[in-house]
Amino acid sequence: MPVYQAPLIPASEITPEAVYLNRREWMKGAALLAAASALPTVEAAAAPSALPTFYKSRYSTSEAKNSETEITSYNNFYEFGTDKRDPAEYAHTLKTRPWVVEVSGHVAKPRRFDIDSLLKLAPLEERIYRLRCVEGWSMVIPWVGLPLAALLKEVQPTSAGKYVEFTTLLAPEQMPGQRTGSLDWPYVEGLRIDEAMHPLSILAVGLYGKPLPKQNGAPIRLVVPWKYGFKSIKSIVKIRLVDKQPISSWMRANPTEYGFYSNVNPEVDHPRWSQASERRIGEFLKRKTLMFNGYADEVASLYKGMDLRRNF
Ligand SMILES: Nc1nc2c(c(=O)[nH]1)N[C@H]1C(S)=C(S)[C@@H](COP(=O)(O)O)O[C@H]1N2
Ligand SMILES: [Mo]
Repeated sequence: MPVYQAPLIPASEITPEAVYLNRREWMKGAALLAAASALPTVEAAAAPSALPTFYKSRYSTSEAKNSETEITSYNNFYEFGTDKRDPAEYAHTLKTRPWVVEVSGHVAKPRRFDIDSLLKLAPLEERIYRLRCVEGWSMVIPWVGLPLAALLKEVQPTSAGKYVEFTTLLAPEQMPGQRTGSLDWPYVEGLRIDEAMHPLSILAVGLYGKPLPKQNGAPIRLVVPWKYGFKSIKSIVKIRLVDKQPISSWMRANPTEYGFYSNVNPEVDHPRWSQASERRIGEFLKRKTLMFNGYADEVASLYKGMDLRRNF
């Protein structure tokens, strides 16, 4: 496999974010907390500023990528606020080292992975994937990650492990959104075991050739390209193999609007809007949304015989 040369980012793409003036009440609290945490503390290990060597994957789309600025400044990460600009502005308070991912439940070999050893479980790959948000926008993102299957094989799921439940860090002192009731915290997502083992499902640890920015879910997040973006849970600390279908945060918040599967499907509308088209960030005209976000050849067989209107 050829060694991939990380692209140089033009200076025009790394101009600092504008300072936004639409601060909310809770940010006053965050400012106080930030002032308090400016007191001297024990120095934690810093996150590495570069990724280990990675390879180009054959699973990448050849579509034009969104810019690094677009990908890192228009985000959903409710732990840092509900506005698309909030995560870029506020996620700097997240501490990504030390970081441990605990893998437990119905597995033969439960384990706690330190993030830096987890990176060595399998060769890292660049995967250029479309991400389609349930709200109707999409992007093309050059992730760097490893197959989720590589981690699952390491812990050996037993036959009772029919689903995989993922949990985000719970740390209200670092995550101002967790001091609000915008969702039930911590954020939880789930996959069926065959979806989790599918080669397209990855744990992303980087994008644009660099470690994952905090607003994109550092240090490790899920990416499942044929499902709506909210399934791609960020800043994961727990992965549990379970025998029952997990209840995700969005199902809990609104079970009539969000189902467990949440496969991208232009034929099944959200109760409040159509899912037939999407706006690629940076484009003016809308595009038609593709079945399974364009990954039908790879994943349609997982749902053979299922009624996708009922299993939305
Ligand atoms: N923990 C957590 N993970 C999350 C979210 C969130 O609010 N909290 N938002 C989801 C949604 S709705 C989308 S569209 C994607 C966005 O990922 P991106 O910001 O890297 O594009 O993250 C998903 N993962
Ligand atoms: Mo989303």
